[in-house]
Amino acid sequence: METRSTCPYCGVGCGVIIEHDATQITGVRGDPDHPANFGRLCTKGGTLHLGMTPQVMAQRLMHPQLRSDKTAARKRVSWDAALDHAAEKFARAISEHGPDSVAFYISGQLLTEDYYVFNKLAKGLIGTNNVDTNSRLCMSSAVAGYKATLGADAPPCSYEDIDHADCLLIAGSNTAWAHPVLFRRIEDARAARPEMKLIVVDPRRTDTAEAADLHLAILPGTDIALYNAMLHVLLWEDLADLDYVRAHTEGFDALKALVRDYTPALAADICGVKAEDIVTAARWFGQAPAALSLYCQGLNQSSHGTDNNAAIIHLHLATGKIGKPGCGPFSLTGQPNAMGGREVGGLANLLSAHRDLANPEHRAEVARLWGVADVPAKPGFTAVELFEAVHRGEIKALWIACTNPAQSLPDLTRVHEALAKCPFVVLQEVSADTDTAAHADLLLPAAGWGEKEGTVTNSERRISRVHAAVPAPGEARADWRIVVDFAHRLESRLSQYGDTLFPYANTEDIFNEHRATTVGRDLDIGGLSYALLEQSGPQQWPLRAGAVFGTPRLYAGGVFPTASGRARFTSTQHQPLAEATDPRHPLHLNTGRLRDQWHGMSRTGVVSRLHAHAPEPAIEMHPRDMERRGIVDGDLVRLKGKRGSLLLRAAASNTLRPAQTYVPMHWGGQFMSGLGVNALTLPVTDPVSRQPELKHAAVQVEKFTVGWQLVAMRRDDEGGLHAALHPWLARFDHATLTLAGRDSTVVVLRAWGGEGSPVPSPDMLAELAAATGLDAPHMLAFNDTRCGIAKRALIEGDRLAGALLCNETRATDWLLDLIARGGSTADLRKWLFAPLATPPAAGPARGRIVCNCFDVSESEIRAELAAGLDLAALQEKRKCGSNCGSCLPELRRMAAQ
Ligand SMILES: Nc1nc2c(c(=O)[nH]1)N[C@H]1C(S)=C(S)[C@@H](COP(=O)(O)OP(=O)(O)OC[C@H]3O[C@@H](n4cnc5c(=O)[nH]c(N)nc54)[C@H](O)[C@@H]3O)O[C@H]1N2
Ligand SMILES: Nc1nc2c(c(=O)[nH]1)N[C@H]1C(S)=C(S)[C@@H](COP(=O)(O)OP(=O)(O)OC[C@H]3O[C@@H](n4cnc5c(=O)[nH]c(N)nc54)[C@H](O)[C@@H]3O)O[C@H]1N2
Ligand code: SF4
Ligand SMILES: [Mo]
Repeated sequence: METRSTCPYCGVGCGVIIEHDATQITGVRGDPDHPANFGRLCTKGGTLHLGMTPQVMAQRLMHPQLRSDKTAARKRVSWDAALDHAAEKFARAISEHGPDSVAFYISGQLLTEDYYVFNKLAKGLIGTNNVDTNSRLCMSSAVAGYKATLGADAPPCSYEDIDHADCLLIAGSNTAWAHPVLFRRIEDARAARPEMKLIVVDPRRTDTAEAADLHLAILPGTDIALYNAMLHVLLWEDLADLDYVRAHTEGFDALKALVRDYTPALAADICGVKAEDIVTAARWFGQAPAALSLYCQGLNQSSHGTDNNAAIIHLHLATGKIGKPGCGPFSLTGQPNAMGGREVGGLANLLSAHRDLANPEHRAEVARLWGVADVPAKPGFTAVELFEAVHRGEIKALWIACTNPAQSLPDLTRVHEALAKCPFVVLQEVSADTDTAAHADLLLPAAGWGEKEGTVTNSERRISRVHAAVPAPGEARADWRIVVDFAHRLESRLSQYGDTLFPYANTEDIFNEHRATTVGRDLDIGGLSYALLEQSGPQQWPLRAGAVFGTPRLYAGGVFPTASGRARFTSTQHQPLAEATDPRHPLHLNTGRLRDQWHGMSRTGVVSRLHAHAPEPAIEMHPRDMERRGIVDGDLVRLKGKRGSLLLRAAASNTLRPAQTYVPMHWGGQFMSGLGVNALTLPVTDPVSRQPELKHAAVQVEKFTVGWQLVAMRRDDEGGLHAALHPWLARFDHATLTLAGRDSTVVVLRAWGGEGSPVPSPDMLAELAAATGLDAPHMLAFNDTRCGIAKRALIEGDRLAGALLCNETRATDWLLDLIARGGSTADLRKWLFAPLATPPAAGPARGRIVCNCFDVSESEIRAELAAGLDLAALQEKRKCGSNCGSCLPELRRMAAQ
């Protein structure tokens, strides 16, 4: 059977066709009719079904679990008991400490309907604006930037504008990895029109930057100086459209005066790039009949993120390159439904349908629509502030849904302290294995992708249906239903409105109410319905009553949703980073994404093949910075900042400037020791958007001297071994717990002890062997207690099923390959029983897998290229990059090298 739905990962919002038998999801493919992807999927979307195998499903959170106090273990309870308990806790906090003593922290990965009821619960029923979301860490600077300049939070462009652009400016976005299907579209557009110019602004030479005609590798945090200087050049060289400026904008004179100082020479100095490259960028942008900019977290996650956004929007306003095909400032949304959350006003300082909390008229409108006396005027706590308030003890009951703040917020030591002392924490999750789950007093099992109904809005304002294909496992329930069930119980306890505010039988009822709130607003969807979405496919807002199709492009007439109808230029001055480097913290820490992992890895991390592109947690460093510190590739290093530290492997990278380092955000406490990279990031936020500066911290890196090393690898056919081994992470100075394999799943525990730390005892090794099922009687085992070497290997049938190595880990790659892919075990005994025998040469280690679809590794590709194959011949032979295309930028880069 087949069910149409939408990919639950990034904001491209690709349509998927789910293949299933009504109980289990068996496959997924791109929906050829969906206008976001026309049938394409990336590595993450294309492996969605592998996150729903029976082995993985067996590990899902199935039942509500409650603990009586912080020291007790959680026990299974019924839904009624769980929700009654929660309602009691919330009602008591509200009556004793007021409505602002409770808070909700939710997610841009919820569906619009889920979001809508959470927002109404907090603002309508309880009367607090303490409802904020992980979008605060993600899109709030984009929201603030659009509102400050264009007057409303609306990306004015469409994906099809990529096809019409003559110049594409990509800033602070690694589109090739974070929005891969959109990048395929960019590649197609450039192939069709080779004269199109691509400029990429990123401190790193990402795969996106590698593809550019001009890469501006600016110093972190210097975007404003760059865009101001580009504007300077546009004015100086008469490339601005002053007629447009006069007719449709205001505030230009002040900005003009401001950018007079931003000469290319000055900006070159601030940004650390060549002045002539700035001039070139400005000319390409200004001379192009159509220029489009795409931007994301490199601009948003900054202590001046709002101004970063405004500075790039200024370029479009000053040249009139907005509201026309191929033109406009296009903020790429991160999460699949951050847009939907913004639409329902699900943030602490927003109201339904792009209304403002500060506006009494708007508050009265919303109160009227909801049938409540009023909605509170006082803004709620934004994400970072909220966890500070939790830390101060002001929040007595905290409800978290669909996000993992114990990993994704900055300054994690404080966040963990806050969560540990919050009197009552509810977590609504699909997975019990997240760093936040450890802090939950009440865990509520939610239905996940493939199991729930509703709608989402992607980056280009396009609303798509999300459909359930299979029932949720165990007692898991759809998020909206959990909220509504809880709301009914709270209504009866607060007894202000009786049982009237949440009368929904299904998500369509909720959608229809949301629709009513939008009528007359900029995002008016008065003409949209589930039926229309079913009939005509996904639609872009606005779609007013009477319209048949949505609106691909906004502001075509040059009229903006501001009081005067004009767009505004704001004052954008270069500002320093919130945390400068200093002699004790001389390196710069940048953070972000990997191609094949999603955030805290609760879903991508269970799919073994999605580990293959970046198999181990690592910090990327410039070779010179490594050399200075006596660090070689693969060494363990200690990364130290002002708030925390972390051990990681060092990886030499030629994509970074000296003094820059990069750590992906994905590895948290489920996959390695420590809290993850956010132990080091700072809680400083933009003054307007309140988005934290997650991309910039000052750090030091030192070599960590390893005393001994241990590796345990075990094929896991039943599932559950990863979770079972989790407690082991805390038992070593440093450890990682990852997956390997392709058609089989191999759990890999690597552990290190520092110099002088005692070598694992025989008892501990025996305990670990038992925990990994490597204690069978027919186990091959070698121990040399004198030099502390232990080797074990388990052969099942004629295949290696697992191995444990202590202090002699040179054979890791060889054995891991045998476990994952099979192969002859003939050499195994000889090697195992000779204490210092070099592992047999099993050919060169395969290394990272570059092409996930066809399982082609970096070393294989390099060998083919070295043998004289060009890219086309390589693809012909190995097929790499010919399916989803996510690895194409990397293949091109390797071929070019
Ligand atoms: N594979 C994958 N894709 C994802 C996600 C995922 O987890 N995994 N998450 C989704 C979500 S929620 C989001 S928000 C998006 C994020 O998508 P992106 O923003 O594209 O991804 P990031 O890697 O966070 O950051 C992008 C780039 O910003 C650069 N950068 C850092 N500092 C600066 C600076 O000062 N100026 C400029 N110009 N650039 C800078 C970094 O070097 C990095 O390459 O990805 C979405 N897509
Ligand atoms: N250092 C650093 N930190 C960052 C960033 C960065 O670039 N650098 N990026 C920031 C950004 S842009 C973002 S968006 C955040 C993301 O940070 P998080 O929101 O913490 O990341 P996820 O791991 O996606 O968390 C979503 C959780 O929801 C669960 N889930 C999935 N589907 C459902 C569902 O249908 N219902 C429910 N109830 N739960 C579900 C998943 O299991 C998962 O644990 O991280 C931010 N943190
Ligand atoms: S680009 Fe990939 S992750 Fe993003 S929506 Fe499409 S398939 Fe999903
Ligand atoms: Mo995000």
